[in-house]
Amino acid sequence: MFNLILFGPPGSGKGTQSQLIIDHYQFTHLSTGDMLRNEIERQTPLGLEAKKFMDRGALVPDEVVIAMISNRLDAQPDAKGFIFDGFPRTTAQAQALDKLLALKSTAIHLVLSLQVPEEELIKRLLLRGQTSGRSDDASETVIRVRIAEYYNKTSPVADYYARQHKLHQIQAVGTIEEVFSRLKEKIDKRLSELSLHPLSSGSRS
Ligand code: B4P
Repeated sequence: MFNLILFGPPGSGKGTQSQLIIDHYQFTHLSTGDMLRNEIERQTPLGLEAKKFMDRGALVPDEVVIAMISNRLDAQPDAKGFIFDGFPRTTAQAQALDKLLALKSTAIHLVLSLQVPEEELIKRLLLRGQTSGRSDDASETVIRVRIAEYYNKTSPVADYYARQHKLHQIQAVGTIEEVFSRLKEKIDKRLSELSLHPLSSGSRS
């Protein structure tokens, strides 16, 4: 099993790049943002509660997202590997994830941190807000709150993984394909260090 975290501020391309990585390596995608939006769409009690935080750009409480991830890990015992997209976002979430993976005799193997300047993040999210219907992309004020949440609560998670020698920074400005090629290089190198074969025939290219 190979477990990868895609890390970075809102709008850095975690969701976009996750899709390309899944197509290429067939990892199982675990996106807490997608899971929360799905709960909101279905108007579940969890979704209605999460919406209050997301609409104002705040992080959803740790216990909610940790429980969601735990359920998804349990539901997929045969996964070849997981890509964690947008999780963990706090040090408490990172510690909980380590414990959940240890229970399954596995661990995080690689953390790729997407680097994008703040003004470019705002530009991308406002552009997406014109078509996505996402309330958290609709206003620059909310986007700036999300970025502030990232610097206050999420960026310490990078130090957590740097101390474990798992963190690699990736320049994430450029075309989507250029960024993917930088990520792929790191993933292939790590798979090879772990003597894991690339998980799809296409990944040899
Ligand atoms: P998420 O759904 O995780 O998403 P995100 O941070 O908005 O963006 P992402 O980095 O995935 O950007 P994308 O690829 O889409 O979080 C949403 C909210 O959910 C959070 O604010 C929080 O409230 C809550 N939440 C989620 N997980 C949580 C957790 N673990 N704990 C607590 N709360 C949690 O890219 C953005 C745009 O840029 C797209 O339009 C894309 O097309 C464009 N783009 C991508 N790459 C590009 C490139 N190279 N060049 C130009 N544009 C590019």
